[in-house]
Amino acid sequence: SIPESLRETWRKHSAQGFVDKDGFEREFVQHIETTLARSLYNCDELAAYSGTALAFRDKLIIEWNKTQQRQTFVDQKRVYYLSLEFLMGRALDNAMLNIDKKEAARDGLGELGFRIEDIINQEHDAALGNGGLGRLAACLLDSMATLNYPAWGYGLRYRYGIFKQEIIDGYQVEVPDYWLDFNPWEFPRHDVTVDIQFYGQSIRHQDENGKVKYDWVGGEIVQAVAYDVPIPGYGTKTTNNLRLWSSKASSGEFDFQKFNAGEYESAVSDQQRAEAISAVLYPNDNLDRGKELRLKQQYFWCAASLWDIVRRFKKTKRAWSEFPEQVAIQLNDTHPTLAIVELQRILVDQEGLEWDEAWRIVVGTFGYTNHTVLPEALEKWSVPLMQNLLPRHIQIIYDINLFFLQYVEKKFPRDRDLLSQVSVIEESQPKMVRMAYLAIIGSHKVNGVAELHSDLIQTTIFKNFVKIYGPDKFTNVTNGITPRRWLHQANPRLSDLIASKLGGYDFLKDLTLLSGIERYVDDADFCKEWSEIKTANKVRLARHIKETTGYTVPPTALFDIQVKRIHEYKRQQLNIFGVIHRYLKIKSMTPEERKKLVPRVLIFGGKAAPGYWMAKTIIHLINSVGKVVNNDSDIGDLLKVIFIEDYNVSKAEIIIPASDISEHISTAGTEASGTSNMKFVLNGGLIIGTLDGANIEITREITESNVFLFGNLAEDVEELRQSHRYAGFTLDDNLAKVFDAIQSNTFGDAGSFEHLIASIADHGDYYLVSDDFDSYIKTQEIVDRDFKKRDEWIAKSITSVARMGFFSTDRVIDEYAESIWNVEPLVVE
Ligand code: GPQ
Repeated sequence: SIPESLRETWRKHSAQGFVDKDGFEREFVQHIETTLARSLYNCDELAAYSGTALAFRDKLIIEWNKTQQRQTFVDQKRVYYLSLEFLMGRALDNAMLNIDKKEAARDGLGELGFRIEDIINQEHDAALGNGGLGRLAACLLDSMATLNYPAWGYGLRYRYGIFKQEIIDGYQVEVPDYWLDFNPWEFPRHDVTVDIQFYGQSIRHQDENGKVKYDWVGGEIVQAVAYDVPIPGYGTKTTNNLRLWSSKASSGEFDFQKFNAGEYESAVSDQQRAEAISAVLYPNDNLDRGKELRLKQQYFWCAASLWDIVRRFKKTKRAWSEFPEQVAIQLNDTHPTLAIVELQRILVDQEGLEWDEAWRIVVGTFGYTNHTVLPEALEKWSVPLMQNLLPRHIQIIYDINLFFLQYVEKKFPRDRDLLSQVSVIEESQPKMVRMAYLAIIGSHKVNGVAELHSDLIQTTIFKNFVKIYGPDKFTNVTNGITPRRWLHQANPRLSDLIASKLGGYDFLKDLTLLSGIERYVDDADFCKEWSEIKTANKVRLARHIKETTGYTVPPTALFDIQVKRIHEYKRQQLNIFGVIHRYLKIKSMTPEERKKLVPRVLIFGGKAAPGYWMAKTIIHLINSVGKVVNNDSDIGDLLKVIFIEDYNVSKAEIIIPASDISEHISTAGTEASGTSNMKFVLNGGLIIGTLDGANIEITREITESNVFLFGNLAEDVEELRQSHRYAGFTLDDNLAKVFDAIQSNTFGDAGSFEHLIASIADHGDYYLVSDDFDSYIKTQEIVDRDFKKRDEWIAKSITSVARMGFFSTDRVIDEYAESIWNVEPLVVE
């Protein structure tokens, strides 16, 4: 660093960033003219977005620097959040809010010839995630910064995020999402690089003292390069870091010898092989596919992150025993479980610690969050695959397992069944490594993400581990959402109305303050404004629907929305069968009966994994039904069915505030938590749902009279499935009629939907669509009835919002900090 005697010059010129409208304009024009080499003659909206983003980026990085210097100086315990997915969405509006300079930018852009909303809409989403798990990681980062926790995220810098979805002739088509053309929010750190090893062999030998050591030799090397993304907190100077790793051929690997020897192509193909590691996000949600490249991604990212974390710790010259007092690492599902093995390897093989001491440090450092009980989502890696790719790690895994099984054997002598049930190695053909078991054994705390889910993991998939370790190792941290993005940014008018009654925006930092609006439920003016805001949000969505699908939908109709990944367990098929039932019913009604109906717009959105045929069939059915219903002049505005393509974070910000009701209708016991349920209620929409995931806790908070619940309970699901198998299966009458309609080609060629129907009618109805159908359509009738009582509906909406304080990720982060991480906030002056 620079000697003290010269630092005055530095301080005199230290960057400040703009402070007001004039300053913003100056920075904007400067960036347009120099950084972007443009001028007032060719500054389109995209360039204006770039100029604005760069001006805000300067502000962010100044605060980022201060935060990092302060955190390094104070050197208290830090949190590292390891996630393969960060579904960040757009950054500019969030930066404007958190830096508190949105008005300066609005005025400045106005004077320069632009509308701020148009500029914000130019930004490409950062879509490095599939769905709920990735978006949760983004909300948690927002809250960690807002609450001043010294916390870093670690992930992968995919060149292609989740694919863009197009709907062509009613079918999903995937288009690559290349999003890095212009990304002002990342800072490449070409000085922060590390070589990561793959393949080769583990060689056993003895050192000069006769101690057995292992050397990992040979194989190939790929370089990891850090890219940093600043994460600003709201109403604080704290700006944390999200470090994303990008892969490239290590300088040794892009072989100049080969190159000079004329083997240009093979030199380039090495390069491409290395770059493939961080090229693309796997588009599966709640599904494990066991692909080698995915395992490479996992190790590459874990090893680079651990190298960085250990390096930072070693600079402080503390004893290794202090590591867990300085470092907490949270594993977002099992994807980063190799970090456990990697830390043990670093401590034993590289730092020379004894196994037991190293293992105490490892377990003290890690926490593991489970996000699913679905068997197809529980990660397993084949032993031969790991043996080949990570020869030393597989040895360490076997040793971890050996010591663990010895511990179990001591506690429960001669219980061979138990040993084979809890072994990290599944004795299948080929043998498999059970990653969740490894994550449990290597962590000091394991949590689920909603009460029901945390109970379920303790009584089903992990029950043996509760028996072995006792219940204290397991806990619950119910998910949340950040109110900055999901209330203030997505629904500014609602946020402003609330602020006008609560005397300011403190509720964005303490969401429990929302309870203060409950006393306005009888205030006619307030209710009227509340209702007008909802209508305005519906008009905005109707405009988007018109622009993107061509369909006109009436904003006075009941907007009924289901947006989330398409999955059989989330039961979009139940919804669309319900829509068909409604359609058939309307068709059979007299004009008099029709007059009493509440017009409905059904809105669907969500991506199917490219290889998930049943999910794709469901998308096709929704679009086929839409085509028939929306063009049926006999139906008119009574029913519309819309599929919004390419559902993502920025679309969610338009869709969610426009709901009257939204659907969270998973088979009970399958949705770990759900988080869009929270977003919808926070925006004044009511929900129809099953007693699953966080629906249960939402109901407890806002009370049962404000939720439309239906369907079988989680505790009865297994028995129902058994009864389908052995006692025979009769289809619900109304569902049978729906199937008849489909099978008589009402919605196009019935052959397309044959397997979807068969999975229910002939193959056991695993997701209990038929069992829940009657209860579902009856509850939808109650929704129709209640929606007509406009005043009561608005009162329910207001009351629900007032009671949503619990579901902020600020509360979530405080719980993790207190019960898992043992970290304290650190305020940056
Ligand atoms: N979740 Cl395992 C995902 O979005 N993807 C996954 O691969 C797994 C879980 C979700 C889960 O389905 C939701 O119920 C949760 O609300 C969400 O994680 C965050 O915990």
